[in-house]
Amino acid sequence: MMQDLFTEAREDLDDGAVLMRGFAVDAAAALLSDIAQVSALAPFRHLVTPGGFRMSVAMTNCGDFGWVSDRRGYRYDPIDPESGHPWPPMPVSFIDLAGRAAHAAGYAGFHADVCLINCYLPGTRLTLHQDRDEGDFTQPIVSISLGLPAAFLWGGKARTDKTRRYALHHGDVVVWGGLSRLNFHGIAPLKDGNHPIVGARRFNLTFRRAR
Ligand code: MD6
Ligand code: FE
Repeated sequence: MMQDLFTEAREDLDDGAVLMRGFAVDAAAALLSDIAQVSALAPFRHLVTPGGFRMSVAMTNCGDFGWVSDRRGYRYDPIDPESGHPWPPMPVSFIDLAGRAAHAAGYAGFHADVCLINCYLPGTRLTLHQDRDEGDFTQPIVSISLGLPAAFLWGGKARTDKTRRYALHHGDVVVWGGLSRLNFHGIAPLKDGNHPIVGARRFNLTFRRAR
């Protein structure tokens, strides 16, 4: 039944990339409570790019590694540089949803070892980029949106390729891999608003296989 529902609500962005509207709605309450638990141990922070710019999106991580950026570059690190301790373990609600979403999108056997958690406030954006710090590009990325809607910019293989915009709402999931794994993408500045459950912000969870 759920499977039928999601053949209805799925939209192919490109070969290997699929948007599954509402896939995470039922799990949202558990995911939000686990975001609170993770961020109590590893608080959201604004990383600095290698070029010295403070990122407008606030980030934290859980799992075996975390994605970090500083003046030395981008990397996956088993230790949270703020605390000096390992990142919090990945909550069961996260592992479950990531595995089901990848499977539904056609990527069976996905085992994420990182979940990067992004927090956007109104005005926050994420410029066009590729996710290319992972060790194995045969593994997809699973992305979950919670809270305020955002305009997702979906580009091509080159930074200058034309982008399309997709509105991502609370509970929407995007999975990409295969021929789309290195496509450029980003988030336009978040519009002001108030989400009935999440308030004036948006969370994005991206699950990755770093090693
Ligand atoms: C976001 N997401 O949706 C930013 N990257 O807030 C990403 O940059 C992203 O959603 C790789 C795969 C999925 C994503
Ligand atoms: Fe990304």
